Amino acid sequence: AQFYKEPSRTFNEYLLVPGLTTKEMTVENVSLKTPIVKFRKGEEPPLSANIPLVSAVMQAVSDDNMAVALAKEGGISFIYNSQPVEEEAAMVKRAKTYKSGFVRSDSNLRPDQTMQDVVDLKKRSGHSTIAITEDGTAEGKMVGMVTSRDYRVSRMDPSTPISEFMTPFDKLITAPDGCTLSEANDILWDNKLNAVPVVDDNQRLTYFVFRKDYDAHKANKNELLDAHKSYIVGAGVNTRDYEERIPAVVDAGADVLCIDSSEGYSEWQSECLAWVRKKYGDDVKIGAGNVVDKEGFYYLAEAGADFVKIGIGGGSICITREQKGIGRGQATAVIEVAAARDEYFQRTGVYIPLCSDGGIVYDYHMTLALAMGADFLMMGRYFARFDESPTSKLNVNGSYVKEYWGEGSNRARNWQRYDLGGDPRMKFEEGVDSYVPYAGSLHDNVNLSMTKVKSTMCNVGATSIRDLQENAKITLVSATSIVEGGAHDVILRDTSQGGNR
Ligand code: MZP
Repeated sequence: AQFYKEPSRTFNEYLLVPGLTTKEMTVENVSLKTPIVKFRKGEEPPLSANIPLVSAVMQAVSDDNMAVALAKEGGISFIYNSQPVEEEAAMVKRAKTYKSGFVRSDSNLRPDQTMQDVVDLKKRSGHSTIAITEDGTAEGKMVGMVTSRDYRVSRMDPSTPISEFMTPFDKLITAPDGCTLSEANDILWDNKLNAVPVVDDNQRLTYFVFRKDYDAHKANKNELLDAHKSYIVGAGVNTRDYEERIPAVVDAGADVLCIDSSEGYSEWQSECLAWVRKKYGDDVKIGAGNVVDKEGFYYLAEAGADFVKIGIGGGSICITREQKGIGRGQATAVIEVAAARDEYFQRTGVYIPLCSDGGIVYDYHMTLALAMGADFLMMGRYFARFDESPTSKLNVNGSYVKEYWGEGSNRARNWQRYDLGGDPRMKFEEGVDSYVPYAGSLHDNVNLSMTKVKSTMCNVGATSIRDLQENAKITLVSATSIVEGGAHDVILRDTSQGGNR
């Protein structure tokens, strides 16, 4: 056996040492734009992202709703492939064809449908308010409404006057029955509302006009109503059914694909990449992984990967290291693979972006991973905590949580991701089913994290990710200095009751 001289390490064991911060180095002057797929020296990458974050190829993380929310912030979601081909393709298509602006509800329910139908419809349509009409069509007589406030679904009694649907914080602004859609839209815009009830003479609800895009009022109205911008959307694929899945997600509009596997240094991945090149040439962009050393990187680079993903066993829900004893500390893996990528670039003139996947816990881990050579970061736990993730928000012991389960858990049953043949009855779990603390909206959290990354980059003296990779100074920290890094030798006041003012 070959023995490594050094232990493999995690992000927690490193810190960045500040460099000179010039007066121009302000958060506003830092760019987080980053390449996603390979490019030749001196050329522009065919696909970049404005922030270095992508969401994990997981049932509990990346559906079309997440894809739209993250794309709005400048990142990319890879829609999960542990679902039937046509369902994944439909998610890609919905995310690609999503348009900001106003819509009149065309997703109505009949009165005999169940709450589960409502929940499914909300998920499929992305609508926050759903009308129940006599015949289930938008034209049918309205007999009820289900709305979600804070994503909790509650059924409203249609005979209740509209004023009672509102909380004390809502202004009651209605549109008169018989008004046109564009008149209702104007009322929405002018009052910065998410939804406007259209009411009859008795102030009873006729229908709702609502907005899909909660951020729309921050944009210019006319720009949004003329605009047909489609967002960048990624799709996960596997090395089993790719001949069927890849054409379906490509036809649905996916901009970039990612072979999703727990361990990617394999002939299966090489075959899948060769198939893509034969069928599509360089038109279809596809990343591969995961690997944790230079040999894995070179293998996938030579096989034609557009980016290479790093990480085995470091994911928050992952028990692969316990079950099989394979993996490597994520920081060490990124550092070694990045050195191989740089060497490959020097030698061939082809830059292959690296994605560090899993194990990011604190925002500063993001900066460290980038400084160590990653071009972008894939995260599951981070995104699972937000309103936009596909899972339920629950109240557990008085705290709000969201569900989050691994692709290798019995719940996800994504056995293709781990499949190495053998008796199908002998499947074993490599992931857990868990909760993560609910954290609110993606927009607020991503903006805060990116501000922290940018301000750390200013401390380090870097205004771009490339600068950071080339100039960061990174130090290992001893176990005792990790203790020094948290609050220590003080008695913390209890601020849970809002006392520490
Ligand atoms: P994290 O951001 O939650 O720490 O890690 C997310 C990553 O864990 C995913 O992108 C994927 O590579 C990996 N993952 C997903 N499911 C499992 C599992 O069930 C897993 N073991 O390891």
